[in-house]
Amino acid sequence: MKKLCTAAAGALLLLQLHSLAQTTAKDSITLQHGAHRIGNRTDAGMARWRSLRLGQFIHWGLYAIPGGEWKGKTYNGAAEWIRSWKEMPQAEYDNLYKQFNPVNYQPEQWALQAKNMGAKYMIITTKHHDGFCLWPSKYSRYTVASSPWKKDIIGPMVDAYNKNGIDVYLYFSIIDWNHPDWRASPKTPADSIAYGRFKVFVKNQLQELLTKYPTIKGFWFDGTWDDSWKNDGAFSDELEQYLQKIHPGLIIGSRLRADEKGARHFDSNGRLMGDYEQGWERKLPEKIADIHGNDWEGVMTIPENQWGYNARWAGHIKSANELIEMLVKSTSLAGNFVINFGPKSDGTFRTEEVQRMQEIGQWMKVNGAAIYNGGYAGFEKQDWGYYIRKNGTDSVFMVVCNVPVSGDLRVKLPQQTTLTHAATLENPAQAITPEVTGKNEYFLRLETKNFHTPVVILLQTSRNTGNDNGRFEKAKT
Ligand code: FHN
Repeated sequence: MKKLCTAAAGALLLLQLHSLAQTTAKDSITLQHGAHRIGNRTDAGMARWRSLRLGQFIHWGLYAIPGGEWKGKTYNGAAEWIRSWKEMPQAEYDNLYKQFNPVNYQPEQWALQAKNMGAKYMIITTKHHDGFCLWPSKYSRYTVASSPWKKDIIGPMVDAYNKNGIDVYLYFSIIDWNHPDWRASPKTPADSIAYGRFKVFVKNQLQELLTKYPTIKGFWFDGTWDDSWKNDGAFSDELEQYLQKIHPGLIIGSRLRADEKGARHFDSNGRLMGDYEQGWERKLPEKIADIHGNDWEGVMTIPENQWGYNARWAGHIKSANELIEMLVKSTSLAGNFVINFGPKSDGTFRTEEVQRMQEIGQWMKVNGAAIYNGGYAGFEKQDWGYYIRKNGTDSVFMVVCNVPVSGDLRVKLPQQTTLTHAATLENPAQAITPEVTGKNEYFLRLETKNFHTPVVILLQTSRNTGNDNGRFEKAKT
């Protein structure tokens, strides 16, 4: 019972942060289509999402065919945006579906490698901004069914990942460059009528996806920043309610909706819309205050900004250790971390991606206990890395990413807490003897400094009276 006190303190801090964010929000604006809930969802589906922590994002579509190049020229933007490049004739892009034939696509193998990486959920692009559908939608002819491959891509993928214990989320772009009725910004009454038809099409496709793939856990919306979408908050609000009604528990992040004033993610009173904050793309929060107590997820590319397959990765390519550190940081700040992969058009993955999946998987095999169901610890952060608390327990992990030259890792526990045991996850049988350096303060010394991946130390603590008989009296100055 006593042991749970520090866990409770951490949870209380999060709650306080949440209520602080909510009470400081200006509630002066009356909104019909603002946030409909204060605080995080508390149901089992959302608790599960919160426990998964590591996800795999897959961007796969026609853009994998040019792979960032067209007629010998290299596009410097994100490969999946190549259709918008002036060097790429749109008609030629729109005909790429005639070449889509991923003969080496093996969903079981995809799922297995994601599982071995330690991913507990995945997000797949059913349709990116180009409008090409990876499922045979009855509402469009621009789908896999018209390609030489002919078969559904999504169904076998959902089955394979689910079979391997991985939850599936469907990415769906509202921007649809191929659809004749899509508009970024309707200018004329005719545009508005066309966009009205487009909204019906969107709703139909989403309903179709839910019917065809009923085991999915949520939608991951994108391409919702245009005027056409954000100026119709009523529609996105109704759509979210409709989807969650026909598929109870469905998880939808903050990208889908806008309020009636066009505010996105957070409504005009500063309250989060949707089930979690979805704006963390290629960046992560720095500190717990940045998340305002909300559930959140960060999505990350391995190179700078390439989601779909790009034959030439340029610039800085993140190593497995960098990605692991980002995962750890996200977990320590109570968020999920999703790493993106862009398979080639034949259905295989590039070597760099396979290597990273394997290296992360090796680390997760030993240290995954610190990640799954991990959250904010409430301990004072130190320069060596991050603390993670196993949610609802008294177990706190230190994930050591940088060892100081002294070799001593400072641990500062909350008041009236004593360190009773410390050992690495790699070698749990060998206890690390702490040196007491102050009231609730210790140095831990790792036996070897020659490690090549972050080391995780599990701390066990107990409560004390706080009376040290003057041993750590403060200086009187
Ligand atoms: O434009 C897209 C981009 O191509 C990619 O899909 C990312 C993934 O988060 N979302 C958009 C930009 O926010």
